[in-house]
Amino acid sequence: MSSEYVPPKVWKWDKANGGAFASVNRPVAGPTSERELPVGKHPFQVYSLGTPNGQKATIMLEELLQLGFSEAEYDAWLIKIFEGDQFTSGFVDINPNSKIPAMVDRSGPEPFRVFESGAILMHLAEKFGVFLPTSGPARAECLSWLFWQVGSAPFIGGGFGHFYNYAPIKIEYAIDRYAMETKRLFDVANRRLAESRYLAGDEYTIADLATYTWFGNIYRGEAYGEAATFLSMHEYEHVGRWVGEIDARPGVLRGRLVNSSKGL
Ligand code: GDS
Repeated sequence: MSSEYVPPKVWKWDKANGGAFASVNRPVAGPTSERELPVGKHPFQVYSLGTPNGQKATIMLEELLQLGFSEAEYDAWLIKIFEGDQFTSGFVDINPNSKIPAMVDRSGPEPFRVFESGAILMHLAEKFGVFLPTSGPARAECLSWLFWQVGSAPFIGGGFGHFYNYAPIKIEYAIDRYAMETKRLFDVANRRLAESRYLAGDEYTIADLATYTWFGNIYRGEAYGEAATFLSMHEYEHVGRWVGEIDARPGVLRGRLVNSSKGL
């Protein structure tokens, strides 16, 4: 294995070298243009795109509507991340990190923002009292798996997905490193789902919802080109059983279609 690249003393931003996301990535935060976000008439305003992280918000709201919570009505606004909508002033106001999904809760007297998909799921689960046990070991188990998912997604998306599918050059070391970690994460889930119907126990929770949008897309072969074959998805039998079960939930079916996009 060899590399001709010797890092300079101080890194400088080379705009021409951004690969598939050259138009999106910058080494600084903050807005690049002034534009307010649209606001609809429902209690929740969701600013998102149908990627794995974006789907978490719309699936959760559709699950709530499916349970009969009419107070969970929402407006879904498309944020085109390849066109830089996440860097408009209105979006940065609700998510200083410029990533979808972000949401504004307008159900009370004062609207407020919620960003980070895990925070959105927790906020809605607590507000409606579903999909998150309220105390004790069951709650701890659910939050453990939820944070496991949010913490591991960068290795799958930014690591494996990027270097296997999007990087302008195929780097064996990077692909090996992140394929290994992605397979390890699938094995973590597979072992857990061999002993438990859902990640946090017998009940479906926001931990399943969050993990499903990533693992389901990859398992079904809908993300990162030939990744399902490359990563031998057939080895994860229990993940497959769980993906199939969650695929069939009506709220999940609808939530996946909102602002749909290719799994990124
Ligand atoms: N932790 C956040 C959450 O859970 O809400 C992550 C949110 C997130 O990743 N949102 C993506 C986004 O808005 C769309 S989901 N990107 C706009 C941008 O980057 O400007 N995420 C890893 C993770 O979840 O931690 C990814 O890999 C996403 N990929 C999956 S699509 C990125 C890159 O170069 O990799 N800048 C673009 C691709 C990307 O965002």
